[in-house]
Amino acid sequence: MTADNQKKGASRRAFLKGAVAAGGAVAGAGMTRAAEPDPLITEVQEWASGLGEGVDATPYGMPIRFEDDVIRRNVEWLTADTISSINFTPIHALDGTITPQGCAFERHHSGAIELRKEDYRLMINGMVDKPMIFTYADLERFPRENHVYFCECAANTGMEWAGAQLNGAQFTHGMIHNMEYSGVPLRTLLTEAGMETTGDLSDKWIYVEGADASSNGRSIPMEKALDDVLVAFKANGEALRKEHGYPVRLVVPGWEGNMWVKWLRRIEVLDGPVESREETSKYTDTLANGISRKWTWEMDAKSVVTSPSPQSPITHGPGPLVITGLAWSGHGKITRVDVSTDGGKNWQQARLAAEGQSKALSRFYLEIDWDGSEMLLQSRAHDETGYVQPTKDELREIRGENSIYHNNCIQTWWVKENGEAENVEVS
Ligand SMILES: Nc1nc2c(c(=O)[nH]1)N[C@H]1C(S)=C(S)[C@@H](COP(=O)(O)O)O[C@H]1N2
Ligand SMILES: [Mo]
Repeated sequence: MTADNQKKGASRRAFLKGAVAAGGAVAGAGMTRAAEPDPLITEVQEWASGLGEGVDATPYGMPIRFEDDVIRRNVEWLTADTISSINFTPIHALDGTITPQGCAFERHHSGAIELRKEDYRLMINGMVDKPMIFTYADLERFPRENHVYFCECAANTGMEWAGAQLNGAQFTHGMIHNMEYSGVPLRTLLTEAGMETTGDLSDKWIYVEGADASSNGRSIPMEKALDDVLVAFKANGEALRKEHGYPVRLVVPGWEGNMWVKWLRRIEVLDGPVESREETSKYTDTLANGISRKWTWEMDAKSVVTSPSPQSPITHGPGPLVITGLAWSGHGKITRVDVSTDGGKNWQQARLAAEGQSKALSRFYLEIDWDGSEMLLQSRAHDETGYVQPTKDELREIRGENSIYHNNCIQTWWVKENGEAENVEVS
């Protein structure tokens, strides 16, 4: 397929060259012809006739006002109030893989709290030799690591089980963000507290709690706790935003967002799971036979086309079209993404913008020569374990329709001739 993509690249270059030479013939493709004088090129513009703002105008910058629709949004009917609620990342409008904190989805069970570094404490207790209380300053004195990871709420795409419902990638797939975290491996802190990190740890667990009223307590098996879990204080280079757990949150790579405890306050070492609210009545999946699956921690491989999509329609005529989207897996690296324009009958291999990184978002592109006809656009992720993202029917067959969580099925956008797109299902 690589050769095929190269062929596509070559034909695209030929097309763009043709655009300049052929003049009028290209107007329909929406590309500007160089033949006519363009005042934006030939005239001196207002912004070049005076001075811009000084460097003291914006001590901390916000996106330019023309981008003010690239914001988190919530779905009003989804939750009773906005305190115990969720909003969604505008993934339809972003590119690359890193999510800016300012528009990264938020999920709170009892609202985002304001906790000063000076008032911050992390306690490690339970089955450890030296129960410890760390201040923020203490945490800063341990060796740090930097890693990029996605965080996906287990409920992402949860409203789509019964049928295509929400019209936009932001709403169907926006309970996800991807950031570079700086922090201390949890292993280091457990060792500091005198926890024995070798030998048979299969019956050992930790219970983690946040400082907010909900506490959002979750049990994590010790094997994971000692593997790649981070106690993080920076995201994308700067302090965590209040809404993402300032000053310290837990990062549990590849595992459901609910376990990424914010405003991290206590870690207890135990010889079994607590079976808290968040891991019994919530964050379990009731199957068709009424039995619930629990301990469904890992986020399976998943992908979505972010553009074109309902909130990001095609705004030009036939010709070169960039199809792009995101893919991720809680089990490791994304190795391949396929794209279908006919509802899954035929697949083309998309181009990964970079080699897949373990438990982080991958950006994919497929450049096509769109003939202007309607498409049933889908993407399908493969991860390094050999797992392939399932269709909605395949997933429903195994999981029934009682589930909320862990819906990683293939998404379909019906892209119409006028470029608008709609959330649909194919079977
Ligand atoms: N203390 C605390 N941690 C929490 C939560 C919470 O309500 N309180 N919500 C959890 C859920 S359900 C998710 S999906 C993630 C969301 O992280 P974010 O708000 O940074 O996107 O945080 C998790 N950690
Ligand atoms: Mo969540």
